[in-house]
Amino acid sequence: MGLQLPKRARNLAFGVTAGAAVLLLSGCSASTQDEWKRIAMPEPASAEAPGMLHLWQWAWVAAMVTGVITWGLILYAVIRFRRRSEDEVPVQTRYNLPIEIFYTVAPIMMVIVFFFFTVQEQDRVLKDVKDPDNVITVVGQQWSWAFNYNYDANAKDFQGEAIGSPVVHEVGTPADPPTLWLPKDETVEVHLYSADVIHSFWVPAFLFKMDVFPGRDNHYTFTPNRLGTYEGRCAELCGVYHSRMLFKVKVVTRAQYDDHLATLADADHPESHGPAVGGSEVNTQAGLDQNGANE
Ligand SMILES: [Cu+2]
Repeated sequence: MGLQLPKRARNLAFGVTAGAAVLLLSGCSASTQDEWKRIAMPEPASAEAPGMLHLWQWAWVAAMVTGVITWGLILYAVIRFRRRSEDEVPVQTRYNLPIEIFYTVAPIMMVIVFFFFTVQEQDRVLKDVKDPDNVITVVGQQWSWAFNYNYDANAKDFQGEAIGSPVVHEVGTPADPPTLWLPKDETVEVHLYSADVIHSFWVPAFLFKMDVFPGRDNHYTFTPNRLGTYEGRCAELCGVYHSRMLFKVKVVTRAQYDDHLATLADADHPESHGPAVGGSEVNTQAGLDQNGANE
């Protein structure tokens, strides 16, 4: 005896499904449709981001193709081999060697293909660039960030080194998150440095994040190519106030960038002069005090 839904219930189920599909497809504005195409990724704001976006999109295509084949096979088996009468039990199959070989080999092949394209993209994104236009050390510490311009805190075995001038920095607090300024269309080498525990430097618009380890020089180079202000976050659970480790990234023109660095370097902003790399300066850095209040 098969599953017999009353006709009205079947019509209702079909109507709801069709209605939802129509609403889903027709209710989309152009920007929502773009978001669908990017499969919820933000609009890329760096020269490197589209490559990572494509990896993401094609991984989804592969996953969907696999899903459709799998769902199709399940449905086929459910319908084709269903129990048709009270006294007849469908053929019971315990082993099927060809199918078992197929579902062992197919996933292994898929993992190999995913792995190949991931490594290829990763090598491209992490490639060292000779003579980057800007060098910035980002210091993560509980519970905010410091941005050091023209400074590599990890150079010369963690002694630090000025790379260009002026060496200036800016810091923030969880209540007043800092902003990292970057010039458009110039390569930026970011060095990540932690003064305490593991954090992760994440700007969703660049479709990239990298962990920030104490005592290790993690770095990468990228080229922001769209003017605007973007959200940044810590993406590694680093303690109680992890969710408040926010920052902003402002991509500006070269002239605006020069102006901003000149302002940080002028006599009115002595607190911004030189590097701020945490460590012994941890307690003097803006953040939260031990009671969790903003300093
Ligand atoms: Cu953190």
